[in-house]
Amino acid sequence: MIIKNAEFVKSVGDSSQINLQTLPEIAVAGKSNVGKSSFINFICNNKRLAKTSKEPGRTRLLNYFVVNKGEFNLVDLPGYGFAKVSFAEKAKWGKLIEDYFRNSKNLKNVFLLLDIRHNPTEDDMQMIKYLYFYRIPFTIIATKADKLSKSAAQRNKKAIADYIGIGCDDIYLCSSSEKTGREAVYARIEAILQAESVITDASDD
Ligand SMILES: Nc1nc2c(ncn2[C@@H]2O[C@H](COP(=O)(O)OP(=O)(O)OP(=O)(O)O)[C@@H](O)[C@H]2O)c(=O)[nH]1
Ligand SMILES: [Mg+2]
Repeated sequence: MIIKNAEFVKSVGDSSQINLQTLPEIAVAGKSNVGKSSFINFICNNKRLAKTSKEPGRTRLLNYFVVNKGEFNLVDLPGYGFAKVSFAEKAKWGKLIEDYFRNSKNLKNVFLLLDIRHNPTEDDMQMIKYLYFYRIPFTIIATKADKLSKSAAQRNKKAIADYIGIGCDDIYLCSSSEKTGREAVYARIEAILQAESVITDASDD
């Protein structure tokens, strides 16, 4: 699987719109400013696809992108854990994200982005527990690898894996700005989409 083409479909701020999507979906989640929108642009090879910002809290809606003219959708989620917004606004985003997880019937996998420089935050761990609880498959992507030396990045990857209680090989190390780690992500997407078609075939007969 290679992403050759990606286009913006729509922004959704109203939960009733979540169910209307028909393609398989991969959602990109993570705390505010971790680099979700940059990651989408990186894997889609299009700097202008998702809006990025130095200021946390840029993405406030669910943004849907269609990949390869209909192979699957990527969904850019609003970030969590952003301290500077009001309680009411936080609650609104939280509800939108939760409604998304509970109602998007085509969600195949959540790419959970973590900053390679830090251990997961309390919010990250809450998100991971939530995904386990609702049995939503997810993939940990450690991003901003360019901010560390190769050896420090490997060390932190191991520390993050231990912290979460997963294998080191289950973490995908990326840098959106240096454009590293994309091939492994493509392979992961391919496996996610293929696993899906195997299950569909089995239930057909
Ligand atoms: N050095 C480096 N900077 C990055 C990388 N990915 C993102 N950034 C920077 O991190 C900042 C936030 O990036 P965004 O992609 O807007 O983050 P986001 O997670 O979508 O943020 P919200 O929409 O606010 O939740 C921007 O200044 C990016 O340029 C990376 O791999 N390396
Ligand atoms: Mg964003």
